[in-house]
Amino acid sequence: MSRLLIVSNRLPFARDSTGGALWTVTPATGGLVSAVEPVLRERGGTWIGWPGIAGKIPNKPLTEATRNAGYEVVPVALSETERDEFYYGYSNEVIWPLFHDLQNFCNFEPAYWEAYKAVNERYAEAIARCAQRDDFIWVHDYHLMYVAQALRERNVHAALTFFLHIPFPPYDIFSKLPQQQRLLRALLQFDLLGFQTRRDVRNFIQCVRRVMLDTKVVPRRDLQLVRFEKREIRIGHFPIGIDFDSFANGAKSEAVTHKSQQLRASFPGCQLILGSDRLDYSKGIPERLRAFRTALERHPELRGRVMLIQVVVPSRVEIPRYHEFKQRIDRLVGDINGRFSTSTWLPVQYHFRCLERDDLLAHYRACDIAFITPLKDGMNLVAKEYCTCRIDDNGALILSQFAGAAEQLRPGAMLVNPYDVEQMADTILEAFRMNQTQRRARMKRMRRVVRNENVFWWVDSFLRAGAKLARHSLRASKKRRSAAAFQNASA
Ligand code: GDG
Repeated sequence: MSRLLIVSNRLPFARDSTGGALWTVTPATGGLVSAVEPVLRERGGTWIGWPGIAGKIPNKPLTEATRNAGYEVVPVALSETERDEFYYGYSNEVIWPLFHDLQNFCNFEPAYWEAYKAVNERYAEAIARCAQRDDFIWVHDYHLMYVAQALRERNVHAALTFFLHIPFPPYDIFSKLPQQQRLLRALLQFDLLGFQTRRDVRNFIQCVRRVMLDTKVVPRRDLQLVRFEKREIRIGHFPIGIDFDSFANGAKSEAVTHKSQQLRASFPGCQLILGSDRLDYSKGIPERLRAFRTALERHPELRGRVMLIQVVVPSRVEIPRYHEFKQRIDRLVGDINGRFSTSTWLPVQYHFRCLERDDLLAHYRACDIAFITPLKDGMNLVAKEYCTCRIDDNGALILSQFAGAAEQLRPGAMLVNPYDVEQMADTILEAFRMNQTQRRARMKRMRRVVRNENVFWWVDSFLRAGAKLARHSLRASKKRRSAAAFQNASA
C-alpha cells in the first residue's frame, strides 16, 4: 500500500496567535477536514497545508500539537499579501462564488490570478520536496487547481490526482471566468480528476469540450477519459462520505444521550428543526429563515409547536461581504422572533458559534427535522451526519435539490428548491405532519446509503481508480521503452 500524501490549502489544525509568541493549535472545522482527517489518522501518511495564519511559522507549537496525530504534518507558509490575494482573493472572491453559480458575487481582479499561480507553485515545491517514489499524491479542492501544472513545469512526471469538494459549474457560468482556458489546461495536468456528483462530471466535460478544442473526450461507463497533449486523464464522480461508525457511536454515547434528552426536555410540545452551517452565502441561510417565517405566516398550526435551532459557525469573518451577510441573518432572526414570539415560545434559537462535537451530535439526535437548504453545495456533510445520528431512525430531512447529497439521499429526503420560499414553507408543514412510520421508512433508506457509502468507501474508490491509473502508466511507459528499444535496434 503506497503512502498517502494529502495536499490541501488548510491543515486540519488552526493556529491562532494570542499575541506575542503565544500560539494555540485547535482542530479546524469544515467539510474537507471532517472527511479526510479520520482517513489519514487510520492509514497514516503526510498532510501538506497552510496552518491558517499569515507570516512565518514557528514550528515548535505545531510539532507538539500534531505529535500524536498519527500522520506527519508539513506546513506551507503564506505572507499576508498572499493570504489576501490567493486565499481571500482568487479562491474566495472568484472561484468559490462562480462555482456555486453566484457569479454576481465575483470580483475578477486580474492580480488575484498571479497570486493564485504563485501560491500553487509554493505548494508544488513542498510536494516535490516531500514526495517519495510510489507515494499516492492526492491534491484537494479549489484553492489548488494549478498545482499539477506547476509540478509538470518542474519536470515531475509522477501520477497526480485531484478531488474537487465544491461543485463544478455549467459552461454558461464557467465561461465568465477570464482564465477559463488556463485553468482547464492546469486541471488537465492531473491524471485523475474526482468530482462529488455526476452533475459535476457532466459540467466539467461540457466545459472541456467547449473551451479546450484540442482535447478528445472518450465517454466510458465508469471513468470518463480525456485525451490531451498525448496524455490520458480520467474523470469520475466520487461522492464523499462521513465516518459513519464514529458519528453513530458518538450519538449513542452517554454524554450525547444526556445532552440530547436535556435539549428535548427544554422545549416540551415543540418539534425541533435544525439548521447548522458555516457562515456562507452559498448555504441559503436567509432563504431558510424566510421560508420559516412564511411557514409561520401561512400555517398557524405551526405557531408554538415548532422551533428552528439555527447554528451558524463563524467562517471567513474577515471578509466584508461575510460580515454584511451575518448582519442580514441577525436582522431576519430578530424580525421573526419579534413578530411571532410569545411569553412561552421563541420561534428561532440562534447560535453564532461553533458547537463542541458532543453538543452538535446532541442537536442531531434531538431535532425532529433537519432543514438544509444550500443554494448549491458540493455535497453537504451535515445532511449525512444528521441521518447517521438518528439512531432511532426517526427524523425528517428537508434538503436542497442543489446539494450534492441530494443525488444519494433522494429516496428518503424531502427535496426542495431553496429559491422557492413558499415551497419550502409548505414542506416544513409536511415534515411536521409526517407520521413516525413514514419518517422511519425514509430515514432507514438514507442511513443505509450513508452507512454503505461512508468516508472509507469514498477513499477506497478514489484510491482504486488511482491504482488503475498507475497500472496504465506502467504499461504506457513499458510501451514507450520497447518502442525506443525497437527504434534503436533498427537504426
Ligand atoms: C466543503 C463543501 C462538502 C458544522 N457545524 C458545526 C460543525 N460543523 C461541521 C459539520 C461538517 C462540516 O462542519 C461542514 O461540512 P459541509 O459539507 O456541510 O460544508 P463545507 O464546510 O462547506 O465543506 C461541501 C465538503 O467540503 C466535503 O467535501 O460536503 O459541499 O462546501 O462536518 O460537522 N462542527 C462543529 N461544531 C459545529 O457547530 N464541531
